[in-house]
Amino acid sequence: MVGYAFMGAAHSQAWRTVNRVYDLPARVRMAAICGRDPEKVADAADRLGWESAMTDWRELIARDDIDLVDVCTPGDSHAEITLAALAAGKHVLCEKPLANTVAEARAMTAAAAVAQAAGVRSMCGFNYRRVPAVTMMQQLVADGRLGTIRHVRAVYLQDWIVDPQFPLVWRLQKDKAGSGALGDIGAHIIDLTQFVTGQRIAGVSAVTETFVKERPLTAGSTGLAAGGPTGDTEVATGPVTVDDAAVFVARLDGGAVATYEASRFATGRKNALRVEVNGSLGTLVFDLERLNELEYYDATRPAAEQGFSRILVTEGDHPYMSAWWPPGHLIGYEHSFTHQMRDLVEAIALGVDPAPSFADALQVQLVLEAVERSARLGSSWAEVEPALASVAV
Ligand code: SOE
Repeated sequence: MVGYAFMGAAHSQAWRTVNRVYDLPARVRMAAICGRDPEKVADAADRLGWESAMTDWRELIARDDIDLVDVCTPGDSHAEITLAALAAGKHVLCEKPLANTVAEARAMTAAAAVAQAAGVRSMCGFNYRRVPAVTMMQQLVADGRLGTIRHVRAVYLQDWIVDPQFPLVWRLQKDKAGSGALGDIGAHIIDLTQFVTGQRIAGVSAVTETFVKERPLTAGSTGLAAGGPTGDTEVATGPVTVDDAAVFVARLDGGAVATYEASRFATGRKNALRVEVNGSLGTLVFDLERLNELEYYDATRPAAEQGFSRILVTEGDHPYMSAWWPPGHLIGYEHSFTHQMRDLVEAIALGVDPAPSFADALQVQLVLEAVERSARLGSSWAEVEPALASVAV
């Protein structure tokens, strides 16, 4: 694994757990974790359960005993590390969004296609696909239970930078993060809705906003939980170069119309992801704050019996649930990562391609780019090309 902050910890937890919960055709060995600071990475190795700590990812990739590289760094190093790992014949799990630009995502997708021919697998870490209720939602839509999809309504809301004194961490710098709320959390609802509906976002009209344009500089920039501003009196500031919020309408290629909202300024909303899909035969609703549940309105039932029902997605025959606890014993955020590792390990062992692929993630990246393009041009309509048409292998 390269990187050991929030996502590194979440992934480590999943790597530690996956073989204890699922009966898999391969066993995971947590060989090495890599980060720039020798003391911090040694501490992370100890805390998170890795056998060794390294400070140079190139040396990590060169190791013969490493088969898979999990990229959990900020977006500005995803492409370089991933391309090197694939070239060295290592399977890759890369955190979302896949890259900081469409050009990088295209190069990574092309490299993944070349590597795939040699049996090397790659996957992008859109973990919310693996929440059992979301997977079940996708299955119900694929089974035609909603009929023709008319509407998709998706929000992902956080509030961790509402305070203008919150420092200028890497997630607020375009050269490091690629974009702001759009790429960090908007990417999740773009992927999730394309996954659930099986439809691709074909075009968008968007607004983006940066509410607080200057923020205090920090000594270290460590993502969500940064240290306080440097100095006591005159605090140096720097420009915020990403969006704080992105809102857009979209057309999906199967005929649905959709609305999306991603914000880090939704006061009181800590990590509120909600997706509603309305079809000609019913509606499905997923709300991350109640992630064990799926709301279902079945319009094919007799009129007198129609109404929203709450399905508790904890039965043994619900997706991923057979290995966990008896029905009604709930799971949480971290389990989505364990499910992700389960699917990846299984795919590698069976010699098949895991999903979401880099091509799926490139499709998300193309939407991110279209949203930024539209917002730049006063919300004018921006078409989104199909990912595979844009990759030269
Ligand atoms: C920060 O906004 C963040 O950690 C995202 O980067 C994750 O992808 C999301 O799952 C939770 O919030």
